[in-house]
Amino acid sequence: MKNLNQLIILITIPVIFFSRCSQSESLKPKVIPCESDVTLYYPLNYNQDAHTPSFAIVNEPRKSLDEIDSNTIKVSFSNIGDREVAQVTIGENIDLYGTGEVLGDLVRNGTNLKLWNTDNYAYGKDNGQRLYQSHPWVLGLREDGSSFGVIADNTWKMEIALGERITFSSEGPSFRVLVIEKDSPQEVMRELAKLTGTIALPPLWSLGFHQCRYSYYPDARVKSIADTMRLKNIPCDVIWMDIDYMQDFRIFTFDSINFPNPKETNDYLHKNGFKSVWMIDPGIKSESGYSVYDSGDSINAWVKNQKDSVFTGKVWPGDCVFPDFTQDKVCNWWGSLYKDFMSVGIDGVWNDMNEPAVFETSDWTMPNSNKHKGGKTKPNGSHLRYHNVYGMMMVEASRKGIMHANPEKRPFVLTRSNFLGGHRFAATWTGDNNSSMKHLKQSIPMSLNLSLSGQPFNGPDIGGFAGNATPELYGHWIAVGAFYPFSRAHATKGSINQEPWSFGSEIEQVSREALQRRYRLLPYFYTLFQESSKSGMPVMRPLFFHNSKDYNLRREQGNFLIGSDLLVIPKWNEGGNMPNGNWKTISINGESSENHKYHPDLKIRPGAILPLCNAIENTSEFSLDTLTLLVSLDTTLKAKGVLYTDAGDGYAYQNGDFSLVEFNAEQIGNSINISVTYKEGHPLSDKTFLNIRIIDNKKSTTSVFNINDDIVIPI
Ligand code: NBV
Repeated sequence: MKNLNQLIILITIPVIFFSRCSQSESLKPKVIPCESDVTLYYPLNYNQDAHTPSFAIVNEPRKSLDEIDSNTIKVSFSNIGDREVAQVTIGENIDLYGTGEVLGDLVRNGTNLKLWNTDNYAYGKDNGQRLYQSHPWVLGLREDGSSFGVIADNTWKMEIALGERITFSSEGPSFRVLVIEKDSPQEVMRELAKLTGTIALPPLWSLGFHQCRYSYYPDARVKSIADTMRLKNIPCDVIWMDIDYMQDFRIFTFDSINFPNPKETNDYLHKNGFKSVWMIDPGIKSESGYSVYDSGDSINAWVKNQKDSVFTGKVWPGDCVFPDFTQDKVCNWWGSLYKDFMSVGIDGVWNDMNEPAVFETSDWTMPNSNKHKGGKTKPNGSHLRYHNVYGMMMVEASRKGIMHANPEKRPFVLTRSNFLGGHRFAATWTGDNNSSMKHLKQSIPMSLNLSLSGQPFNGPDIGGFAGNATPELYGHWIAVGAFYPFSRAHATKGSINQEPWSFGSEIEQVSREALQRRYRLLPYFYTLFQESSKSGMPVMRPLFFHNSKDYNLRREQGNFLIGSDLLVIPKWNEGGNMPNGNWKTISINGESSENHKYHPDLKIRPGAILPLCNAIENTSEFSLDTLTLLVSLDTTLKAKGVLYTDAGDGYAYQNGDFSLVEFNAEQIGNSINISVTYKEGHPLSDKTFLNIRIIDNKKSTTSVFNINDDIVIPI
């Protein structure tokens, strides 16, 4: 009997093996060349219903009439065991980036990661190779500086292995793959943005500094944090309210003892030039009599379990139900909850725990077999299909609700969980990092890879969330953190105080100067965000964006660029790689960074003009009555810079109420001439004064002009 079994095994193994191989071969893809160097690859067993609507792609590529040309990327599909697999052949000597929010080096070659949004405290699970967000996206850089991008258009649970090939292997049905091939990484990013959309232009205040803690309460503490910021002249725009403001963690409620009058608290903050952001989680306390529960229950809003009963899981308030955001009516109901909430003067919303995190479960989330009902725009499906986009669906619904509540204002939403394309709805931070030098250093490649995955508005918790920062760590973190696109300090419950003044006078001064640097650079940051909202170009960029052919720049993950013109060199990364050319050190606000223990050296690109505003402590003081231009001529004795400016909030800019200005400098003989050209929108005010600072290696000179003067600077 035993021998017979062995015989059967010996015969069946090759049969299975060969039938698998031949099955793989029979699954040659359907290839559709599209416009703009995009190619679509469909497996032959593709079932459109399992993947539409696409969450990532908002603009379907248009089929090209031309024949497919010499694509070097090839995609093949197979099924291996219970996985549907797409293998992407990429050629040799390719550096790979992207893959969204991941811990590890900037260059992703040789890594395996899981796309399964996970509440990953201190990045402890799976060595940080699955975090809060999923981006089925890889950016490749070839030796010659040309570039490609690959999207696996799949929300189902998936792994990505980056070896000689890119392998996507999914626990769901077979999926399509989109490939972009371009001459440079910048062009790939622009094409990614055409497919997945761009961020909306954020309100100016959200580019200021944010002070957060788990949690500031009662309201008197919130006010005292705000007062201390002003008293100590530390620039800051936003104070954050974490879960303890709620009544027993019931979302959309306020603790009657600690926050009896949230409107009065917000009014106080507003009067002092602050905005406020308040947290909303997806878990709703399962409790009849609680209006949010009752109203959701009355429309059958909850995710169901396998047996079609309402799924309950534990989060902060105890037993909770979870909105099923695949149903359009649930999204509308969810959005409508923000109307009263925002009416107490709330400026922004923070959606946390939306992986969704569920306590006391094996995988810290709801079961794969849970059911989402679907609606007009999305079909029904299992949690295995919708898990990775749960957070994205939530923030889309939140954003719509907030816009409906405050139609005149630009919304600001921060989310912990998200998916490729979710930058359309919310900014993000990188979750619960540690107060450690390791995580400070890691934050640069993390933010860069998120930026290279279509999410420009991101940053980590400055100072670190878990554990306690030391004065030295905080000093380094705030000094660099002033340059993250999203600049927010945060700390966990029970940790020491981590406000800028909590570490003694030296670090308080470092924080003040670091944030003064950011605030003076706001015209530049805002211009970059506007550019990103149009083209998808990241705000924070890896050095290889300066020259994608320069091999030395490809692995640099300490030094980074803000836009194309400002190089940030953290103090702990001296000796890192540098782009070619005469990048000159600049002082933004009179500070000297070269021999400073904490302040990163800032360098301006040769040929660039950087716009600065006056020193301000919050964006309500923002004005361009005086504009400072830092001018650094290149070897052709020319320089150029751009400035975008508008009201900083609202939508008047969509009707032409903005200025897009170009500055050109040229040295002719013994003088530098500067011209101001209005590219779009209206001219800057007649009263604008320009402080022109010519950056020279030996000395910097400043001259003052009216914007309408002939600007000629003798040298
Ligand atoms: O709401 C509390 C925290 C929040 O401060 C943090 O930023 C989130 O990532 N939240 C997680 C839940 C508890 C974390 C221990």
